[in-house]
Amino acid sequence: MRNQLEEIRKSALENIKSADVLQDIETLRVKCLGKKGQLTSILKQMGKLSPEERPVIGQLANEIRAKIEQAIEEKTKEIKAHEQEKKLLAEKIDVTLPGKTVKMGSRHPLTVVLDDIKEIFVGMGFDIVDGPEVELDYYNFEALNIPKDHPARDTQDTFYITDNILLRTQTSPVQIRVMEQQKPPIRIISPGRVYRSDAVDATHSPVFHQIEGLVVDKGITFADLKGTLETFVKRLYGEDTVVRFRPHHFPFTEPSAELDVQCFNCHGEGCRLCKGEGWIEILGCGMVHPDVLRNGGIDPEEYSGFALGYGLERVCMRRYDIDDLRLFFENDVRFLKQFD
Ligand code: 2U9
Repeated sequence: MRNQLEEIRKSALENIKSADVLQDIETLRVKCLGKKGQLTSILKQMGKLSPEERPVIGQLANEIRAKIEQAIEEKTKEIKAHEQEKKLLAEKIDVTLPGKTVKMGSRHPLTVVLDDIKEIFVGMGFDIVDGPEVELDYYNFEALNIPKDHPARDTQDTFYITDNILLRTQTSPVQIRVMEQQKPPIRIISPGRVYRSDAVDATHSPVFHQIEGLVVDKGITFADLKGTLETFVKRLYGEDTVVRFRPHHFPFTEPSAELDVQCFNCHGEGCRLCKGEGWIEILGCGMVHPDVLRNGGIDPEEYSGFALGYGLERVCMRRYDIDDLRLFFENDVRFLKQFD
């Protein structure tokens, strides 16, 4: 029996020493010290011993139990400490690492330019007004002195939904609606999306953005138009910008003009940027036609006004030297994030 006890002690201490997970230690404990364990089964045979051997073997068995229990306790502490260290290493956070940056978005280039333009007009006392994109033929054409047979009405230019409903081809309808609803003085710009039936290419898109302006009050003259627009263009392109007004025709303004700026690149000599002209067309403008004032419910004998209009994409392409209109709509972030 003594040899059996020694064998249990030797085997148990070796297995405890080589164990590296708590489950193995628990299995060993049950195997050696449990109710049906090795030590218990030996002690059940104590009755076979002589009275002289019984206390000796009993003491040896208790010493072995104590050694095994101590070894189990020490190994359990060691394994727990090791597991704790592994956990701490796995969850270690290097607080000196840089924080995760939140990727900031950026405004669309058209928005950057539009915001600058709004800032200039608001600074001159203009309000910004919006209106419906699905518009009535009346507000988009008829009220603007564009009669039924005018070429601008040809279907290849306009998206008609019904005979009288269309996608607006300009933001002018907004100005008509304002005149109907508000007595002069009126000083507004109406930026917005407009639609024309054009095939997409580097300079055309069926959807583009326009900004139109309207000033109506008593005693408004062409001088007010020139002063306001020259101020606007100088604030947009720089105080040393040179402008000129060139006679033109629009059905909704009389007289009409187009405003050119002297090419910033060649100062009027002619180059690639201005296609040899020396000047770059910026916008159209004119004194509001009296019939258009009348259509807006305003008496042209008492009031006068001027209006302007231009394409936002063209202004933006010129500012950033962008040569393909499609870049504005393709949502390539590599392109979009360069401008803001
Ligand atoms: C009312 C009266 C007059 C708006 C105007 C222009 C000149 C003009 C074009 C420029 C390029 C449109 O984007 S574009 O294709 N527009 O040149 N627009 S005057 O005149 C108005 C508007 C509303 C009641």
